Amino acid sequence: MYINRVGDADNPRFEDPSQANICRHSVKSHVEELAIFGGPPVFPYKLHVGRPNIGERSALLDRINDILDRRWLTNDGPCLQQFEKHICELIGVKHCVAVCNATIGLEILAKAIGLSGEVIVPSFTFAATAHALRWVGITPVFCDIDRATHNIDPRQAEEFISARTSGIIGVHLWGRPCNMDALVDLTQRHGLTLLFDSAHAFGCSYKGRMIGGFGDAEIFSFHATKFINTFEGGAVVTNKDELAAKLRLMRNFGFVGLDTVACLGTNGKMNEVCAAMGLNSVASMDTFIEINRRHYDRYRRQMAIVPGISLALYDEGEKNNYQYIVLEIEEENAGVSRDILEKILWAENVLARRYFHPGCHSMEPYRTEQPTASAHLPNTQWLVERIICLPTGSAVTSNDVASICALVSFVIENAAAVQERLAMGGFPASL
Ligand code: T4K
Repeated sequence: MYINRVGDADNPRFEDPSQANICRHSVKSHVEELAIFGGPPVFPYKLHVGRPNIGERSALLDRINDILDRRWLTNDGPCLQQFEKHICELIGVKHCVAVCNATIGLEILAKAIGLSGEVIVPSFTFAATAHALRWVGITPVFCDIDRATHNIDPRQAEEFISARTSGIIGVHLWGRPCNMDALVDLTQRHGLTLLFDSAHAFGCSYKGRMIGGFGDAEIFSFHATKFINTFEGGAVVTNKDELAAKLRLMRNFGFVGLDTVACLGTNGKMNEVCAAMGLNSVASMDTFIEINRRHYDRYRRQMAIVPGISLALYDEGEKNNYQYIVLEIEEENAGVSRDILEKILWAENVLARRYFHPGCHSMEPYRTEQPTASAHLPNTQWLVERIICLPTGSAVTSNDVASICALVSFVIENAAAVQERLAMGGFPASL
């Protein structure tokens, strides 16, 4: 049973949690019924990974009306100031400099903090982490990850430090924190800058402290697909006064006052409508976490008994936003590869994503510029072949999640028959 516009109000198929087990999508009883072999898809609508949370629609529209009435649309407006203040309070950090997206934020930060030469980053991340550096003339040096945490391996990072290294950027992948103690120790011993790409980690904590206040600075993304969104947007957060002042200048062409430009700058500003969306998102933050948490618990329960599948777990001792449902598929035990499972899911309208395949080192320009990088990235190579992200968030219901789980279980239980059928006919050309 679906009820329109209740609670978080952004999902036309929003469910009443008390009804969560009543409406079930049909799942398959025979492999021939799989959509990939011509059967009807489990879902008549597409289930995306990263469908945006909207929050209270009427409150957002009120805020936008106020913006229009004020005729102050961008350039450090009142919504932006309120949003930045709110983030500082939520995170417990001194400065928040909101920007038009996290990629530009990272570029501005790299310039403002004086990164140069080489910066060590994980390859297992979204292209933006590496691209932002390369865009400002810095060479990203790709480091392997820890297979269990999916985060940068501080031991290998140390091996890659050279005379040209100016810093390390850790990425809190899926919102799960890096080994910050080890990275702080390492960068302090070598006199390096330590930054975090915290695009996934708004609302998460490390050892009880909110992510955002670690290293020299951290970056959040508030892209539409993120748990808190501003349509497009991001923020650099730091406890360093001088750095924050420089970031503010650089975000606005270097302007001090009306016609004095104090330094090189760009246009990295967040506009008022985006900031209004940010305020709206943050107001519904607890609801979004509750929904993500409910879906995560269900995935966890239902996937626990499926051979060859393991769900990336969140540390229950920390604050998490539960925004990413990440499965690791071991073909030897599951009987099907990640890529076959992905194609089967897509045919059923579950648009699962292979984040972050194939790893930055295998993307241009890095693939050409650093052709031997894969040799020292065995864990990255291993994971990029096995990871798949599934839909969650306020645009999917508990019943959707139950049906996705039932579908994955069905495919794995019938892996031999699926393989046999695939060997007979192959994939339809459209997949
Ligand atoms: N660092 C890390 C670790 C990141 O993950 C990211 C961004 C960044 C830095 C850079 O942050 P920003 O500069 O973007 O602030 C998506 C997002 O575009 C990207 O922001 C995000 N990471 C990444 C993990 O996911 P794609 O290439 O998968 O985008 P796309 O357009 O395929 O969207 C994903 C799904 O979301 C689609 O299936 C459709 C759905 N969707 C998307 C949008 C934009 C909607 O339903 N509605 C929408 O409005 O990268």
